[in-house]
Parts: sequence; C-alpha cells; structure tokens
Amino acid sequence: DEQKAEYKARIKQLLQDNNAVLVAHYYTDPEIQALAEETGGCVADSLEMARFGRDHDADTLIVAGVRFMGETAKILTPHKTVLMPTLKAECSLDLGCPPDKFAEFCDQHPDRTVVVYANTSAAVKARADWVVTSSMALELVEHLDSQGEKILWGPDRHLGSYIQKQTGADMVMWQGACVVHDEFKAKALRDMKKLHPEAAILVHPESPQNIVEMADAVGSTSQLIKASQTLPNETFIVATDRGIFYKMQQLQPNKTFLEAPTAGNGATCRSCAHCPWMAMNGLVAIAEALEHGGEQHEIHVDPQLAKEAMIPLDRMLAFKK
Ligand code: CIZ
Ligand code: SF4
Repeated sequence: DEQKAEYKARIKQLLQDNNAVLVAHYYTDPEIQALAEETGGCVADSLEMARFGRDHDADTLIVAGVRFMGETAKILTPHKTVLMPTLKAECSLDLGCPPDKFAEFCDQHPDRTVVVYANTSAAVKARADWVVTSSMALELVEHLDSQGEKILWGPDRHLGSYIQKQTGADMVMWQGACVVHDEFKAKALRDMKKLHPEAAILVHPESPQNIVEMADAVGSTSQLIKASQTLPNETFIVATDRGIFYKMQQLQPNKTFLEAPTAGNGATCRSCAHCPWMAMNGLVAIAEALEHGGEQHEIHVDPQLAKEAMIPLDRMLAFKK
C-alpha cells in the first residue's frame, strides 16, 4: 500500500509536469478510476471518453482503457500526445474484425450503410459511414431505418441482434463477440434471481440474447449506472464488467451490487466478468507511460486512415450531443 501511495504521488506529479490528463474507462480497476477522479481527469464510457479527450486543453492524454479508445483519442486530436499504460490492451471485438476481411464483407453489400461499433481499429472505422457506441447505437439505427436505409453492422453480433429486434431495421451482421459479456449464463442467472427475487437485473447488450431477455434494464455502461440510481430496488444483479461497481457503489453506497454469473470455472471462463485487457491498466504502467512515452506507450495512427476515420467519428459526436 505504501508503494501504491508512492506511485500515485508520482503519477500526480507527472500529470502536472506534462500538462497531461488521465481518462479512464468504467471497466478499469477501482484505484485507476479513483485516481482519474482525484486528478481532474474523467471516468466514463467510450463515448464520453472521446468527447472529454477532444475538448480538454491538456497537451497529453493518458488513456486507461483499451487500444481503440487511445486510437479514437488520437484520431480526434492529432496534435495531442496520446499515451496508454500499455498498447497490448486489445479488445476481442477489434481483434475479431480484421480490416481486410471487413472490407470484403462491405464490398459484398454495396447498397448498405456501414455502421460500426467504436470497439474497432482505425482502419475499420475508416471504412464505415457511422461509428456508434452502445449508448447511442439504438437511436442511430432507428434514425437510419426511418430514412429507409439498409444497414451493415459490425462487429458485435449480440448488440447487433438486440438493436435489430428493437428497431426492426434491415441489418446484416459481422459475427463478433466480447469475451467478457459472452460468458454470462442464463441458467445460472435464473438460479441467482431465485435467491434474490427482489433484485433488478441490469444487462449490457453485448451479452447473449437469453441474458438480455431477463433484464429489467438494458443499456450502455452509463445507462446502467443511471438505472442503478433510478430503479427503486435495493439489490442489483449486474451483467457487465465488474469494474462498473466502483461508480455504482459510489453513487448508491447503501445498495447491493452482485455480479451476474459467468461459466465460472477456469476451464471455460477466460475472463469472468472482468476484461483481461482492461485489467492491464495498472499504476506502474501509468507511471511508466508518463515517464518514458515512446513506442511502448504512445499511440500513432496512420494520418490517411486517421483522416478517413475522423469523418464517421465526428458524425457520431455530432449525432449525440
Ligand atoms: O465493452 C466495452 O468495451 C464498452 C461497454 C465500451 C463503452 O462503450 O464504454
Ligand atoms: Fe472489448 Fe469486451 Fe473488453 Fe469491452 S469488455 S474492451 S468489448 S473485450
């Protein structure tokens, strides 16, 4: 703990010296989220992280999250230095959607509007007409559908089917999944609900359909946090990364938050309600990034790709004020 306090003090000093600000995702470890709050940075979902990074006047952004979040920050503010605790923090949705294969899929459907989730590489975004996050995907698809547009959606198939069901839009889908949300298990959730009949179930739509169907509220991280404040229940069963409990508990200290069950044994569960890549964002790595920068930590995006990817990203930020 003494060592942790030392690292925190060092990070605070480095943030000041470099005119840098720490931007953290809700899925990072609680101490990272607390540090971002203490130092005037932000804790948010990917949409708000992007907006905060773009609007902040710091010279350097240090992004605690996964790679696409750092890339998005760089694309939106090419003149800023964007650092990450580790460039090895990937995302299974991004990894499962290689740009060349995705471009082929798009070429097979030239009549469709391409809508991609923010959890993708710069190259996939560059191929898209729209980028969305889970907090505005539903509204955007409703809008496009009302204009009579047919949609090509990628890469999360669960989020895609959820939106398709809600809107009735004509969608073809890339078949990606999140390793964390894909592990939630419906039978175990039913058993858990029997033990806590008074609990409300909160579900992120990257989860499988049979989990979404049991939800009292479905939504993005920020929407689930809101639901945990507005629903009258005292107990919540939460099907998303457990990192989110930090903010939920902070806002509602007297309520009880329980993790929804995953497969729950090491053999089948690779992640168990905590993203292994989000977990790479530790204090030591943050201090190192701020101290040394360099190729281990600094985000670079090919300028041509960045220019192309900026178009659908700007559209996203303008759609959802
Ligand atoms: O699962 C993720 O990576 C999420 C929910 C990102 C986001 O939109 O904040
Ligand atoms: Fe990607 Fe899932 Fe991790 Fe989010 S929680 S970064 S979607 S692997």
